[in-house]
Amino acid sequence: MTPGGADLLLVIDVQVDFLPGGGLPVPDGGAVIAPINALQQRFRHVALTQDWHPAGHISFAENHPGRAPFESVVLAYGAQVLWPRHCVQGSTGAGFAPGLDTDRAGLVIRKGMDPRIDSYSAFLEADRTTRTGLAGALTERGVTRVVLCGLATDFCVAWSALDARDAGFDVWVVADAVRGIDGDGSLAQAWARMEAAGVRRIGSDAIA
Ligand code: VGL
Ligand code: ZN
Repeated sequence: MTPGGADLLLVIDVQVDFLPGGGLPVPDGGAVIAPINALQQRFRHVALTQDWHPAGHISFAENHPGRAPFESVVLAYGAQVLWPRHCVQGSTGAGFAPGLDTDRAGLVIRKGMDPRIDSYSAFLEADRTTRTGLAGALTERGVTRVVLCGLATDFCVAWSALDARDAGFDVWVVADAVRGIDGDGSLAQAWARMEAAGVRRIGSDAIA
């Protein structure tokens, strides 16, 4: 693949809290930074996302008395995994990972800001109704192909990839520039769902 004017690199949630030592660490999460920086040089359009929760966010286990992180509950919009506190608006943990190149991005999109609704996806919140505006912004820029990388493969990357497909984009995931949380087989399941939806898998060495 040789990226051109219709191609966007979408960098999902490469934030301090998702790195080892952070609030919700993704195993080996820091390994995505070098390939993502290299990839950014090859794309004219780059967008970054930030998980950006208020402290009282509904996805935090601490806001559900008697519940522990990684348990699942049923909320108004369906099943929700409860997470340790992470990516609180304005906190150090919500910042971009040190070492991530943030200078090339033309668009930074924040998500998960509604205290009552989670948003793994960069396009559509977990109520499956509230739009972030990203699809429209990409269409206005002439983007037709979305190439995803970042954290975590089985949550925010997968949901964003599936919603990008639903929004009509051609979608690729860069296998060596993502890492997963992988609880209960969620990583294999996410890849299967993405493949079934027509999301394609590519290595960063095949993008030049
Ligand atoms: C994420 C769980 C909770 C992610 C965000 O970026 O994949 N996962 N919030
Ligand atoms: Zn989150």
